[in-house]
Amino acid sequence: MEKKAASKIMLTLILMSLLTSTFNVPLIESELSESLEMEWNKTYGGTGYDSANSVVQTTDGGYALVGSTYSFGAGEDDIWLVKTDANGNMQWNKTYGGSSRDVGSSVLQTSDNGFILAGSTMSFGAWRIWLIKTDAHGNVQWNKTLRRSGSWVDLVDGERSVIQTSDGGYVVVGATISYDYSSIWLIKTDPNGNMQWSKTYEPYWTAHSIVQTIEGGYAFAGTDVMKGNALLVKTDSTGTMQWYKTYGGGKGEAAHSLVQTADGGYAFSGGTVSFGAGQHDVWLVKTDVNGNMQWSKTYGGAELDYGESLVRTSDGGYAIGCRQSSFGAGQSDFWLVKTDSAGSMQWNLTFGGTNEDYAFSLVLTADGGYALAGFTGSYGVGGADFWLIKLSGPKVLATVDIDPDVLNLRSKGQWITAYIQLPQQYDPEDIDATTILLNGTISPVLDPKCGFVTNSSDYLVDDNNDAILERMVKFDRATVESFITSQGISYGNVALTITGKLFDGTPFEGTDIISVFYGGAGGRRK
Ligand SMILES: [Ca+2]
Ligand SMILES: [Ca+2]
Ligand SMILES: [Ca+2]
Ligand SMILES: [Ca+2]
Repeated sequence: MEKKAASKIMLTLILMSLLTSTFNVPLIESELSESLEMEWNKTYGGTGYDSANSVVQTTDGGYALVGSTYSFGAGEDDIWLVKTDANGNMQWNKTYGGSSRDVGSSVLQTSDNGFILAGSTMSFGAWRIWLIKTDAHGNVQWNKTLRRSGSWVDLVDGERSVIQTSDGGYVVVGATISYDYSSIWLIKTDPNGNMQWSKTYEPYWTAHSIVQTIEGGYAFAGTDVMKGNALLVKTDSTGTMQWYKTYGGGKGEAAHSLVQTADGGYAFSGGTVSFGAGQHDVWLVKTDVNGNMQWSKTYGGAELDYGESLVRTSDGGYAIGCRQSSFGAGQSDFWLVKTDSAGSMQWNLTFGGTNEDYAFSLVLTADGGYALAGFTGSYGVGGADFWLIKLSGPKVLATVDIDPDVLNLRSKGQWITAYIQLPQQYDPEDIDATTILLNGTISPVLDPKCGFVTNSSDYLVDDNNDAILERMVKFDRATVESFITSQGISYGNVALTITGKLFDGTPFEGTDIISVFYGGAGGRRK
């Protein structure tokens, strides 16, 4: 806990007691017609404390993660940048830092395929904001420590503390602290990191997430610490405040992650104490273009639940990368919450082991899935490691009926037939037959005369003569049988899974169980 707090610099005065719970709840609450799967997960780190604070998907389909490492580097913690391929295999990593503490908060891939890192460093005196520009291999091209004149401490705290602006420069949002209070510090640099202007705002405000708005200004979200409320600030393109709004019941609301929505409004995720099911709950707030709250939702249970990272999804909804202690495997766990466009939860997924697992950063992936990063104390080498989880995009759950139900491996029929039925909102004619596989290996026979049904008049009918909307595909029986026997199976129940894609790219999957046996004289070839 001490190292967590040390690594993740907390500006807010909110006390977050980390009680643990061990409720056993279902890990997946999903729409019946869709499911998500963890494709892979990877840990990165040494025996020290290593925590990823920010992840992006790179243009090559891989990932870049930044955080802090106590395992490697020049002393205390260092900023650690890890680059992986599309399957999470580390390609290279770099540390940045001096003999004292250095923490990486935010990473972005820049328009030249390099990276911009925003972090905080104490290696050059007091805490200062540290902006590092690297090439595509993590080699430093320039770096700037940013200090406001007269300040005691300047730092950033948020996975989206830096953005590249349309002019090629950067805007960083952080905090500047002098005397007894902190305020938000907004800094604009040119493409080489030279400060062009900076602004401070009201005392006791913090900000963790910034966006460049549609009309070229900026919006950032955080906390009004004195009021105990979440905060949203809108500025023009020169950082001059146009308006601000606060949200909450005053017991400890905070905005941690901000997006602009398609209607020009805003949505932020964070935590609330005033509302919800107990302690902190995850909080999602939607506002109009002027910051007026349109709705808010809480998610969570009796323990500490917190919304760290918000993204808009292609269906107009939202996904929130959270950490939660109310459900799951023990202490804190990764929690991914998906909502519709009105904030109603559609599904949620929990990941983690018996120790602390904190998700800090969520991104949508190019394949329609998700990547969620943070640290795990449950897995890895030790002392907490970077943890990256890749989830596939939504998958349509199909009903598959495979014929025959009982398969005599000595019989000589010609076909195994699969009837694929999609959920009601999908049309079976959307199935792309060329992508279908049985158990990931066997392709269907695509001759329309004996395989794929192409005409709706060929659809089967049920007892009431209603058309059953199905696609029928046929597989060569000998191929399927040799696959089954190659698994060492000659008797018993076998699961056969049909996978494929719709023409829009959405994958579908369905499984049927058939019985196989080996005996008798066998049937005749049909
Ligand atoms: Ca260091
Ligand atoms: Ca809670
Ligand atoms: Ca856990
Ligand atoms: Ca470690």
